[in-house]
Amino acid sequence: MYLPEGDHQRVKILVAGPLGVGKTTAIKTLSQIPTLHTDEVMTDAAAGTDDLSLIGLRDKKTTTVAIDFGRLTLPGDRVVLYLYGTPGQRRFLPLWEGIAFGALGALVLVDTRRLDESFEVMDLIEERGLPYAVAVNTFPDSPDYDLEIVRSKLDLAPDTPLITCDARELNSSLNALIELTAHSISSAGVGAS
Ligand SMILES: Nc1nc2c(ncn2[C@@H]2O[C@H](COP(=O)(O)OP(=O)(O)OP(=O)(O)O)[C@@H](O)[C@H]2O)c(=O)[nH]1
Ligand SMILES: [Mg+2]
Repeated sequence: MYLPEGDHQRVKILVAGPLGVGKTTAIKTLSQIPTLHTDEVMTDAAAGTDDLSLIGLRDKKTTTVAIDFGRLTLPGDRVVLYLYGTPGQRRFLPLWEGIAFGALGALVLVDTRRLDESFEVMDLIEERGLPYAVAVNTFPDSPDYDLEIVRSKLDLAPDTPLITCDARELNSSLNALIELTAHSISSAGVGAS
């Protein structure tokens, strides 16, 4: 599917976060083109590395081994967002570096059952000076913390947007993206290349 004629401002956005937090789901929900995914079936070889039982994902059969990619044209047809899902596992970090190049900002998905797993990716984003917003993806058995508690547990800066979302729902995911875009624009120049 091609872009309509005309001048477009192309913006690269990362969708980041730990294993199984909903990155692929969010990009599928948001993209207006068929998404590119590189999910592979998880084998028993991953059992000691990607522990799904800990995160209530015993039924999860695949994981993203490189990137997810989707595209979204904002109303007005002038700004096109390119969404790059970045793998959550530590062993993919060198790949993550390449994907992050030139990004305007990052949407970090977190799960309140395992907030501690979010620090690694937030550190990488902060090291590059990329603006980011944090979206708590709501799973049925995740603790329903007040957002101020999540902010404090994640040690977020006061101006870092923090929202809840359901990655399966368009309006909810769009809302998270809009928070990030507004924050990235207000931090313009910081980390953008
Ligand atoms: N309840 C609920 N389930 C979700 C949500 N987002 C994703 N899921 C489910 O959680 C599981 C993992 O989602 P993925 O989108 O594959 O997560 P991921 O972050 O891409 O996973 P990796 O690529 O393996 O790191 C899937 O079974 C989704 O259907 C959500 O917002 N709410
Ligand atoms: Mg994925």
